[in-house]
Amino acid sequence: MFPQAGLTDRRKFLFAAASVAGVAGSSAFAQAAEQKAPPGAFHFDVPADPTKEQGRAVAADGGYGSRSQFETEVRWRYPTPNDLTSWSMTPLDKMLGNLTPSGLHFERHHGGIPTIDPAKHSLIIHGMVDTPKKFSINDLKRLPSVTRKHFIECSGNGLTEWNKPTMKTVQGTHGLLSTSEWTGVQFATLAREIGLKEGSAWVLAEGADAAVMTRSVPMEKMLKDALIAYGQNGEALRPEQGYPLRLLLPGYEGNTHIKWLRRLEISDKPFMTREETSKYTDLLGDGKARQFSLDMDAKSVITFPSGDMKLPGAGFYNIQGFAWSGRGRIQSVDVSVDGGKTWYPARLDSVPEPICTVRFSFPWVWDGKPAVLQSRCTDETGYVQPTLKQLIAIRGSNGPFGSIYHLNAIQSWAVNEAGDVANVHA
Ligand SMILES: Nc1nc2c(c(=O)[nH]1)N[C@H]1C(S)=C(S)[C@@H](COP(=O)(O)O)O[C@H]1N2
Ligand SMILES: [Mo]
Repeated sequence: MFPQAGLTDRRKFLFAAASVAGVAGSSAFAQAAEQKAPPGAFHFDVPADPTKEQGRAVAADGGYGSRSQFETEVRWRYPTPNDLTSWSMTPLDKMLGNLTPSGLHFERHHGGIPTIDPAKHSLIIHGMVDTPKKFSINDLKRLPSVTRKHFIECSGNGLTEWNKPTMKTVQGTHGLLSTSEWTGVQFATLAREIGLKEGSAWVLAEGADAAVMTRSVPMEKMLKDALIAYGQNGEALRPEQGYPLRLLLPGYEGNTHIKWLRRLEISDKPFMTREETSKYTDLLGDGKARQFSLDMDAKSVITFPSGDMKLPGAGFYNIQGFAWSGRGRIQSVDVSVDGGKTWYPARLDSVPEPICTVRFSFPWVWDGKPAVLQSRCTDETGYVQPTLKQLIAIRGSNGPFGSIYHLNAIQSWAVNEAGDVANVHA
């Protein structure tokens, strides 16, 4: 693949091996060694040999693990006027699997991060029910639970990108997306405990943060797969993800996944809260607004190579990315290296799970000429990820950035002759 580099490296290894053995390492000797080496022989250069001293001492109490000091990736905070309303984005290009490490899960806060003592927290369910009830965290943990892997994506993911390419990196264009394994009680289980009154059709979910975030959720969705989650990736939710309790609505826009959940009110109609009237609606081309656009449509993005990276030269690259759909499993992903003229099937790197990110890859030999990389996914409903032009034709461009929410168009990354990768609209 890189024949030139391969040869130089091999010489270096052989020379180092000769020096380590304590033999005066003249280049003549190295050359002789190379000639004498049996076919297929290889040597390793071990610069700092960790086997020569004992390792770091283990914490007396066993401790809580931390990542290697050499792993330094963090989220990127979109500049906001204060520290209470914020967007912190996941470095998608650094991810090594489908799950997002809890410490790198994206964060979206409207009123800061409350500190909640789980011993004092409870979830109240009332309204059109037979028996209103208050559940402590322990009450909830006694009930049967389920564990599922799901992504959460903010419907504002990519909101700056409608009119023109704005963010430099994939962390900036797509980083309001993360995947965790969630554990909790199904709302359906709680519904049997309280009994739903005839005609109950909507549920108001309310958070215990200073924003008192509230959203109305169709009862059909609540009974289908809503989770009252207390677990994330095998441990309690992170405070930033809603500790000790959050609503998880698989495939729905991130805003509806109410964090620090304290109240569910059952009703026969939606509550028309701020977040579903003035915010989180889509202003269409004809001036009408699309309301309760809750399902996140299929989307994919190439994370390597992606914006602001530099390819060292022509040759082999394993194109990689993520695909996901709020409506089920990803069925297939296609990749184009010529801006969408020709498409090739990509490989899915694991078995796709419903409403969960899946990694894809595509072997690409770059000829050193300008290229435009794109990915396009299809989900199990047959829905195909649209181009930006197709999406704008449907949604119009009446919003402050063209539109705002639910941008799921194909992303383009241009590679120039120098190997610089940039965010473009193609
Ligand atoms: N109580 C409460 N819930 C909330 C929010 C909030 O500010 N307060 N933000 C919402 C938004 S807009 C999104 S995208 C998701 C983000 O979840 P995360 O911070 O765990 O990634 O939480 C939602 N739930
Ligand atoms: Mo959001």
